[in-house]
Amino acid sequence: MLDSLKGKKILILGVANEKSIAWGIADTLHKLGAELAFTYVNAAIEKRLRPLAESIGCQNVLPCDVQSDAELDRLFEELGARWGSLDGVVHSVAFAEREDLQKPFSQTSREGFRVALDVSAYSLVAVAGRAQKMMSAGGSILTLTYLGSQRAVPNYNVMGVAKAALEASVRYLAADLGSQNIRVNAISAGPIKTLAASGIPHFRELLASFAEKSPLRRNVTTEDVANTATYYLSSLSSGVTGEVTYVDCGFSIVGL
Ligand code: 0WD
Repeated sequence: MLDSLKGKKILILGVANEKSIAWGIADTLHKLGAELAFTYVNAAIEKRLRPLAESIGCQNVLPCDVQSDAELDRLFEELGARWGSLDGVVHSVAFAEREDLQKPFSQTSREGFRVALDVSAYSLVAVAGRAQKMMSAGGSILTLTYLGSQRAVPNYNVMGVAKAALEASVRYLAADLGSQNIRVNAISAGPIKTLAASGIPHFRELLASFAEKSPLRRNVTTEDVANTATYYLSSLSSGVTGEVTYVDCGFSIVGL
C-alpha cells in the first residue's frame, strides 16, 4: 500500500532546520519514494534548507514568503514548469510576534493579530487555491495545528486563535475541493522542541508536564507526526477529508 507514495510530487512549506516537523515528514516521504520540493521564507532559512534538501538529492528549493501573493504566484508558476502536476502539499508554517505570546492575551495588538492569522491560517487557503490547479488527478493537502485552538493554553494566545481559524479553513477547503478528489486534513501535534516552539514562553515546562500527563507517558516526536502524515498523503486515507487528527500521545483525551 505504501508504494502509493512512489514518484508522488509533494510540496513542503515550513522547513526551517533539521528539527522542523516538516523536515521529519520530508525525510519519511523521501524514504518512501516521493519526489519533493521545498520553500524558504528568507535568505537565513535558505542557507539551512539547501544542504538538507541536497542531503536527500533534492534540487527543488524555491523562495516563498506566504504573506506575498506575488511570491505564491511565482512559486506555483515555477512548480508548474518543473513538475506540471502536483499530488500533495505539506503546510507547516506559522508565525506570531514574540511579544504577543508574552503579553496578556487581552493586550494583543491589531497588527499582531493580523500577522498571526495571515501567516498561520490564511496562507493555507492561499496555497490550496493555487495548488488545486495543479492537482487534476486529485491530491492531498495537510497542515499542522495545535490543541491551543480548542483550549486556552497558557502563552499560546493569538496563535491559538490562528489555529482555530486554520482548522475551520481545513473544513471549508475540504468541502470546497472534495469534488475534485482533493482531500484537506490537519495533524494536531503535541509539543515538540523546534525553532517556532522556542518563541513560546515556558515551553520546557510544557514539555515536562506533557510527558508526565499524556497516556503514553512521553513526548511526541517528529517521527510520530511523519507516520500520520504518510497516512494522510498516501491512499491509506483515501476516504478521509476535513479531519483533525491528534498526534499527541493521547494528551488531549485526559481530564485533570
Ligand atoms: O510544538 C510544536 N513545535 C508544534 C508545532 C505543535 C503543534 C503544531 N506545530 C505547528 C506549528 O504551529 C507550525 O504550523 O507545526 C508547524 C511547524 O512548526 P515547527 O516545525 O514547530 O517550527 P519551525 O521549524 O520553526 O518551522 C516553522 C516555519 C518557520 O520557521 P521560523 O522559526 O523561522 O519562524 O514556518 C516558516 C518558517 O520557515 N515560516 C514561513 N514560511 C513562509 N512564509 C513564514 C512566512 N511568512 N513565517 C514562518
